[in-house]
Amino acid sequence: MSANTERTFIMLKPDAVQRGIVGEIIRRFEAKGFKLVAMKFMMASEDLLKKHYADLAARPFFPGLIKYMQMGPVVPMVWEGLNAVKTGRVMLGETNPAESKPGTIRGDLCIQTGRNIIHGSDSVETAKREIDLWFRPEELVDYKPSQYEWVYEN
Ligand code: DAT
Ligand code: MG
Repeated sequence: MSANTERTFIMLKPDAVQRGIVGEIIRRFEAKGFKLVAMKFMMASEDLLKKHYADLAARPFFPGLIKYMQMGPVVPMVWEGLNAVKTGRVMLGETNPAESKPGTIRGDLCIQTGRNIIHGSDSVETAKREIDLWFRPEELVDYKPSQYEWVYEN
């Protein structure tokens, strides 16, 4: 394990589920070589979402964001790997899909900020907070992927 092996919290938003692109998005994290550590399929409560997005509570779009996130089921996940937080954000693209490059998840698969299909932690500290918020410790699964030595040189 490298010093920069870290975990990121990724959540597929209700539009990803409703549009049938959950598999396409998960495929990208799998194909990259990241390790799936935890995953759920659930309706998120208003209370949980308000905690998750607490830093945005004062923003004008906050009520709409909380409503959107309760429009259907979400898929919270934990992915692990070398620089998983930073690389995960690169894979997501920008907050606004219109500013996201082709090849990124938001650049390829969505159009508007208010329907940007996926969440990803923006720092290692945020990832820790978000993982604690969405998962109990026993829900994080410990195993060694069989492809490990083919993804990492050391
Ligand atoms: P990100 O999801 O890229 O980390 P963020 O943490 O700044 O972006 O905001 C969380 C979500 O809130 C974002 O995915 C979509 C929504 N949002 C952010 N800025 C917005 C804006 N200016 N108008 C509408 N929704 C916005
Ligand atoms: Mg964010």
